[in-house]
Amino acid sequence: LVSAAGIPAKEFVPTQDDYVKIYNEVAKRLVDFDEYDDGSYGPVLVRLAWHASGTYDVETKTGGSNGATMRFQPESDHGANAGLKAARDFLEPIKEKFPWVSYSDLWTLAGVCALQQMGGPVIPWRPGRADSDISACTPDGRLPDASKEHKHLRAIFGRMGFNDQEIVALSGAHALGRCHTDRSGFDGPWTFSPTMLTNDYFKLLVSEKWNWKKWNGPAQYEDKSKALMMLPTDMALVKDKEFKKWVDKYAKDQDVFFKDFSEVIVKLFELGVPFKQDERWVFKAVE
Ligand code: ZEM
Repeated sequence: LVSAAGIPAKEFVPTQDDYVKIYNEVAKRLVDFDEYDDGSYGPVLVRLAWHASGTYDVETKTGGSNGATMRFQPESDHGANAGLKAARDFLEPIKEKFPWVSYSDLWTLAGVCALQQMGGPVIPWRPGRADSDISACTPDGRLPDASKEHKHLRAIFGRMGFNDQEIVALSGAHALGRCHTDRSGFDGPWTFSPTMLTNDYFKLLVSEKWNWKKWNGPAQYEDKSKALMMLPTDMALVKDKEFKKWVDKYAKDQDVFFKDFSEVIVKLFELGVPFKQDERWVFKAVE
């Protein structure tokens, strides 16, 4: 870069403080725009960070949060990504305010912020993702299909490099948010506190009686009160004996869930990223 006067301009090298500013700005917007859905953009920000990361393939080392290729068609139009424009648009003013941050770092940092601000555990994070062009878009079909069973979960998450315990811990994110008929076709939240991260998803999986919902939409389960839902893939976690062990463990102890969840989210958000920085930073939740 050369300035108007012909003097080489110093490249802006962001420090931890600069990323703290972004974290705090995301946290502030979560409070300012509290009329969305159940009162928070938090859940859809978590889903954005997860869908950006969950395209990773260990064999070909393609996909993952590096690149932020969901900005482009066809990836933005993949069925699994329906509705995530709301999350990307929510973050756009932050990208404008801090143009030096990559979308791929911004999306994962926003996911970390949303999880912490919704009462979740501390999730260490480090920068280092660079945005790619459209040629790095991943093929459709890399994210899980909610109508399927345990075999599909092991195949999809195995491709990312996750084991049974990690699959179950990650699924605890469904304590948050809801299904939308105009996005996935499914309907309803998993828990009574969809803007707070808790182990309620696991508690409800084991304590409630889940029945098929009688409706014209895609096959899903509902509880007796008909206020809550489970996807076929959620029920696979209690139907499969190996998965169920972990569901029971996390249902009994939220601290154990939080510890394992933090570790596996760090791993998810870092899949395939060629980091130069070893140190991870911890961001203080904003009161
Ligand atoms: Zn989800 N997820 N997910 N998920 N997810 C939805 C919503 C949310 C699956 C799935 O099909 C769906 C993980 C794993 C899996 C979140 C986080 C994480 C919805 C509803 C569906 C259908 C979308 C809609 O209609 O808006 C399947 C099959 C999964 C395999 C196990 C993992 C892992 C997650 C994070 C770590 C979150 C936060 C939501 C709520 C989004 C919102 O807008 O409220």
